[in-house]
Amino acid sequence: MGVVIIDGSTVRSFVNDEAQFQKSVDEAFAGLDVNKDGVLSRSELRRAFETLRLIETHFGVDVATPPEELTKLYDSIFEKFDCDNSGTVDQMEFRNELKNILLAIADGLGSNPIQMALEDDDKSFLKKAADLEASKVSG
Ligand SMILES: [Ca+2]
Ligand SMILES: [Ca+2]
Repeated sequence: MGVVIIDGSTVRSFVNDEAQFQKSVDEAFAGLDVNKDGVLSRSELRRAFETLRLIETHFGVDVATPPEELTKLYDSIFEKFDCDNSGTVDQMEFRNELKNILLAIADGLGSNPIQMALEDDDKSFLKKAADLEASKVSG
């Protein structure tokens, strides 16, 4: 476990690195598509957010949030992802909306860095963003 410092530019450069971003997102998508039908269902997407910890960082949910409110929140998130209202989220929809969310996080962070304590096997995109920046700095 380590601590990383993340600010808006860390997140932004991760999203703007098209190849790296797409690879990370596609890997995540494949892992989340549990039944391998090529799309994310409501429950698969919910698991995604629970795993990737984007909810806490972006939507300010904490452990005290009642389950029924969480369900409402996840529903509204699902609807944001599902642009064409097909009832499922495909790879393109997943990538596009994730990009929006990460850019919104970047705006929120601005130039005020936050510290994040991360597990080494953390699946968070913010961890990936931090790793990418670290790899650029180190060589
Ligand atoms: Ca699926
Ligand atoms: Ca859709």
